[in-house]
Amino acid sequence: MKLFSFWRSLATYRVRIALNLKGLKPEVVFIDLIKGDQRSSEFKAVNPQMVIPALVDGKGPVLFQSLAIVEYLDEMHPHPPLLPTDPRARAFARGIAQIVASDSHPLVVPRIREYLERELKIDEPARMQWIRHWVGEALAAIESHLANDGMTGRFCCGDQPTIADICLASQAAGAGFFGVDLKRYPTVARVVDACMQIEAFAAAHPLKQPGAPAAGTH
Ligand SMILES: N[C@@H](CCC(=O)N[C@@H](CS)C(=O)NCC(=O)O)C(=O)O
Repeated sequence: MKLFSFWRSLATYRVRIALNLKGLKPEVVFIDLIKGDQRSSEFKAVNPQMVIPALVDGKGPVLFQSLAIVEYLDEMHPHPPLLPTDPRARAFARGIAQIVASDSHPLVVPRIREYLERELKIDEPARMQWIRHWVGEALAAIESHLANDGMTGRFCCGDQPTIADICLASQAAGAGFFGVDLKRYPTVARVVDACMQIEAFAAAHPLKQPGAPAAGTH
């Protein structure tokens, strides 16, 4: 198994957590998003979308999109499960995951930030306002679901970590990078704390990866 990864990538963080929970240790190929390695012809041949993560398992073809990869890993390596068994709980866990991976994170990825800067000439303070707004909107929605829907235990959905926690951990890491305080989202903060007590989550954190700086940055 070969994972294309970069320390800062929040989407790759999701896959790293799943791999750790499953006890899988792929070979890691670093794609430096700051240098623009994702746009090299070599990597474009791996993932035509020019984004990470990408995972090659055996002969391929390449696996792409973090949620699809996490569910693939869960289906290939069912223990511990990353989705609850009850259909409503599965929908809840997937819903939380999608608030992060489908709605919030896409608004703050490097190519979007670069477009805001280079094409639309939006300055750094306005770009940060954009990012913090959309990161905060997702956190507020997730906080409401976790606090009010009756699904949440120690983790987002019950007492075992699921794909929802994997995505929430990545959202929390992004909040840290962009200076969004989790204190305004107390249930989120509590669940993220519980996640970080699990080695699979803590060891996968962006700031624990080779090449990461000592303190958070974007
Ligand atoms: N929806 C994708 C997002 C992939 C993505 O945008 N990855 C970022 C890093 S977290 C990336 O490689 N960005 C490169 C760029 O924007 O140029 C997923 O969840 O896998």
